[in-house]
Amino acid sequence: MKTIIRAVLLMVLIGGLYACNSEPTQDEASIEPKIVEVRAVYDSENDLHLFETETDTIMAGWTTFRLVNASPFVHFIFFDYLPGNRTSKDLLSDVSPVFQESSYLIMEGKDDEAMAAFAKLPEWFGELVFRGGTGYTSPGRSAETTLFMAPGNYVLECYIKMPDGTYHWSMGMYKDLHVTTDTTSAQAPQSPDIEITVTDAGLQVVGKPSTGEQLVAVHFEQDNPGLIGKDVHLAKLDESTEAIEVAEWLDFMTAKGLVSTVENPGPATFIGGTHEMPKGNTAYFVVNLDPGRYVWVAEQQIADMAMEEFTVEEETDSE
Ligand SMILES: [Cu+2]
Repeated sequence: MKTIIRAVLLMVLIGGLYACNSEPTQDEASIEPKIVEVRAVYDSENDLHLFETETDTIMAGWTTFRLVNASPFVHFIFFDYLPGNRTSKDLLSDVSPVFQESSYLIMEGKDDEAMAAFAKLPEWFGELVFRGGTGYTSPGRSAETTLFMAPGNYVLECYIKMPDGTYHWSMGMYKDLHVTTDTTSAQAPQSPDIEITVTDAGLQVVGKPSTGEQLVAVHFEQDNPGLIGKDVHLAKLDESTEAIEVAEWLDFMTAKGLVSTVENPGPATFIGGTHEMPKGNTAYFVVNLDPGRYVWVAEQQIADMAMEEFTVEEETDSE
């Protein structure tokens, strides 16, 4: 009798193990993060910048966001995690106008007043969390960034500016995204080619970028991020552009910062990256590199700028 019970228990146990094992591992597709595609477009008739996507709800877990920039301006996706059951309505009524007012003051050269305007942010802004996003992406290019999405409400926004200081979100470029408590079995991307650790001191880059596809992992370890924490973007420099010009353009507290026009979309070709996340998080992005000059650069006020220039050499045949 004992033997029979033991045999039955064993079968139950094996059955349980088998069920556990077979679920995520046998289906390779289930460990790959799902891709959410977002198109950035410009509606010239109505002068609107827009995000187009089929997706307004996803499961929690590792997710890849592909930004397809089908517009003549630079764009990115920035994720705001909203506390409570808030949505873009709350963000646009309580938070965004403060940033817009500050931007217009910067355009008038009133830098102190622009900084002082942030005192008008609502109390709940303290609970809003910046949770990464697809990096700066030049016109006609696509960029992919993989993030762990915790359950809750998010807003995707782009805060590139028009020459008068008007932000893109103010011209329509934002979307709500709800992340359910159900979690996918997707795993984080494996074996990054480059690892960048972000601290108060700057960007520590490990690994030498080479031609072709490179997986970049960004570990956020900054203790004192301030209003905008350091993040990592990759720009390709042409012969006449210095890396410092890119860092200067990435300072949103200046009149020239983040301004993108059809004639002059940006100071360099932006090919991908990730926006900031709280300490302890890792974001991943993929870039495809040709030989040339590049810079890893943070979107940051110029006093706290962080960047590292590098060159990708022509691949030479070693034989
Ligand atoms: Cu934009």
